[in-house]
Amino acid sequence: MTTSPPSDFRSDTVTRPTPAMRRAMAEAEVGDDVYGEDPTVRRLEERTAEVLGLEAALFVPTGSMGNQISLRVHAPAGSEVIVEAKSHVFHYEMGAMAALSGLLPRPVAGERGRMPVAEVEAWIRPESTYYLPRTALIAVENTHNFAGGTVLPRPAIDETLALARRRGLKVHMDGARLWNAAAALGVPEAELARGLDSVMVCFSKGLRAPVGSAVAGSRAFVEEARRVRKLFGGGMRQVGVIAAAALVALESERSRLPEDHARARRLAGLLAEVPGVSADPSAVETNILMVTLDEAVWGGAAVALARLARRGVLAGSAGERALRLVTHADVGDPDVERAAQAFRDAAAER
Ligand code: TLP
Repeated sequence: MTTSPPSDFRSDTVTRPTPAMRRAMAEAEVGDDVYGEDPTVRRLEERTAEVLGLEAALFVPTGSMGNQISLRVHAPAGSEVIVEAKSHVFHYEMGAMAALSGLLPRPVAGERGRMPVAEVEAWIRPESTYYLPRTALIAVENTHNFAGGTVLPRPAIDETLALARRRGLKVHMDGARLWNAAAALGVPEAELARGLDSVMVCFSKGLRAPVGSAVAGSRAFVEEARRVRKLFGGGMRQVGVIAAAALVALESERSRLPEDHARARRLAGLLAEVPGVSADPSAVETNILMVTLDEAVWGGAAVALARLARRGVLAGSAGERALRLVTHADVGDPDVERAAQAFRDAAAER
């Protein structure tokens, strides 16, 4: 049993705001953002659009709302959205696309989060058959969370875009961790956002802001997204107090992400040596690490999580026999060591 605070690898969403963020929040200039009068929100939206190389952006409370607003704008009720089978928008948003917008998800299994274009094409409904639903949109995720933080590089985005244009479809990118993808590839975020109909980004994950995401795209998209944000109850008032932290996150935290990536890879290397654990450092592209467990040693994910928690290490479940560990600013090298030791000790427990 440990009494020190746990080393928390459950998610990068657990990061706490920095002192600079708290200062910016206290001092933020604000106005009523539903009237478009919050200067801090406007600055964040302009700066986000600029970083993504898109025309405009809209601040939204959460990544889930950002995704759902985008889907609603692009796809009429009754139409199909092609999604990766393990994507957040399909799996972890409470069936919102069906519940809120009457959309039908068409899941396609990806390879490390990447949907084969031929497979996507095979699921686009033919226009000529009047009794089939219409396909409206392809949604991609970059980085792909539950494929293990995998990056969708520019050539793969181009292939998907080319197919979408040929077939008259829109493409939305869930870029909750687009910052990590850009850092891993060593390219500006705009390089990965170019040409997409909408991109959602989160300030509240590896960038450490307490709250907030944005959707970006053309001016016409953002105008429509603003209406849908209100429809979904996401019109906020003096929200510059939150946008101020997101601005600090956007300017100051992106350059730090390679450290998180290096730690995730190092942790994978250490865990690969632990009995009953399969981990592959060469598969770690960003800050997310998936490990699979041998049932004979570990008795499943729930047992493993409990054994680790008793040793002060928190991880997340990624299935019956798989765990997800996420590195972020609030776990350093000593936490990586501690996690490795906790796994070694927990593996020996019967
Ligand atoms: N992801 C969370 C959980 O919901 C799983 C996490 O701990 O990783 N897109 C992607 C790719 C995400 O990973 C998440 C959050 C979201 C969207 C939703 O963002 P929020 O939580 O702000 O609604």
